[in-house]
Amino acid sequence: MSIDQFLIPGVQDLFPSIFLALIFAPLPEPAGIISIEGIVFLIRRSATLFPLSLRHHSAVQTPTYHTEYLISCIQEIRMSGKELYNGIVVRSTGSWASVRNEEGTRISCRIKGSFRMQGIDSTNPVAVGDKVRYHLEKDESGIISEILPRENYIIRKSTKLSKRGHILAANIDQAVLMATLAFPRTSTGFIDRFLVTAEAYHIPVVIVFNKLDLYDAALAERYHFLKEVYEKAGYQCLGTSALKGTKLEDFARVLKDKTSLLAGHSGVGKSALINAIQPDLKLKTGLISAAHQKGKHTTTFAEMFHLHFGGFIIDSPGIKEFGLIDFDRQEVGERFPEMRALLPQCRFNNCTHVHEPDCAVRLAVEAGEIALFRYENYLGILNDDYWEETENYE
Ligand SMILES: Nc1nc2c(ncn2[C@@H]2O[C@H](COP(=O)(O)OP(=O)(O)O)[C@@H](O)[C@H]2O)c(=O)[nH]1
Ligand SMILES: [Mg+2]
Ligand SMILES: [Zn+2]
Repeated sequence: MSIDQFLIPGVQDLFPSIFLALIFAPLPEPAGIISIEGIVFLIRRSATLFPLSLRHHSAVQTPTYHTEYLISCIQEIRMSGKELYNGIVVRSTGSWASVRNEEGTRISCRIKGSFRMQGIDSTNPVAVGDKVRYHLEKDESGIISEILPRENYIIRKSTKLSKRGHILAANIDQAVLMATLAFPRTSTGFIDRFLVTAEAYHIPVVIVFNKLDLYDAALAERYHFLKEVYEKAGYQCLGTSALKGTKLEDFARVLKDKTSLLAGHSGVGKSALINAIQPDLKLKTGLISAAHQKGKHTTTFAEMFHLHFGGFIIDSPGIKEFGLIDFDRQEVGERFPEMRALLPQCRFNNCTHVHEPDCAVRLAVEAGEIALFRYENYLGILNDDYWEETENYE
């Protein structure tokens, strides 16, 4: 068997510098390995190229590419003969993305081909927060040729009926959940659901209670109570007022040098608080009309902003919840840190803390060590209404 037999016809004409590294003679399929521009491909007789390693991507994560597509990609990179730059996607709208380069300049980039490097079936190939490599065209626009592996990402169904997901954001260090006890009041049910999904994504959450200036004595007391409960469960809490400028330094400290996703109901003051710490961003504030909010598909895109003091913040009118994520009902208890901590003391190691005897969680609720509202929200999540409501979201 000669080497040529395994090469795809035409490839050598296109790339005379192809380096044939190895032949796996004993393997019927894949048949060989070649290296093009430092990218190692397996060659299959079925005339598909299989990238063995696209820098950090392992073969396991990488689906098979069609020869034609790969050749066009490689050709593009070769023919452009230009340097590859690193950047972060700060805005992504379909086939265009705004990429922030290392100097802090925004470059308009096209997205070529379909990136399915991590086997995610999503409607958007690149997401805000993606670390990418791109090269520049003559007109100074860029072409993204690579997405670096995501540390994490938040995905939700793109439409109600769709099987495909939409990636909201990638490479997030933390979520900042903005709530308020004034208008529009955030329920603990909403907070706890958010925390549960964030736990599932292993994304730390900081809870910010905004509009402190509007709290009367009763609300202030409620705030202190909630703060104590959530802090005991392990979540950092902060009370702010964008209007009065209360605790702005603490808020900035929370965000410093991190990539934070800003979440919370519309109108709680997300944009106002960001403006308060960095006025030049001039984010639009004010309540979105009820009619607009209920619109079927508001075309609102997440956008990432650089913070002068270090870090990035992702603001989006669309991010209320993380949306769907598949997890078992059995796992819900594990997503409540104060319940997770007590599970070893329950009689059964798969205790759902509902009806089982010798349940340490129920005892803790009775003793007031676990807040009753947290336990009630836990039960609510266990019940069907949570799952249905989540399905209906959007
Ligand atoms: N009284 C008071 N109003 C605030 C505060 N923060 C924001 N607002 C107002 O709440 C409304 C919604 O704020 P906005 O930042 O657009 O909320 P977003 O939808 O979460 O981004 C605006 O009218 C703001 O002026 C605050 O701390 N105190
Ligand atoms: Mg806003
Ligand atoms: Zn239990």
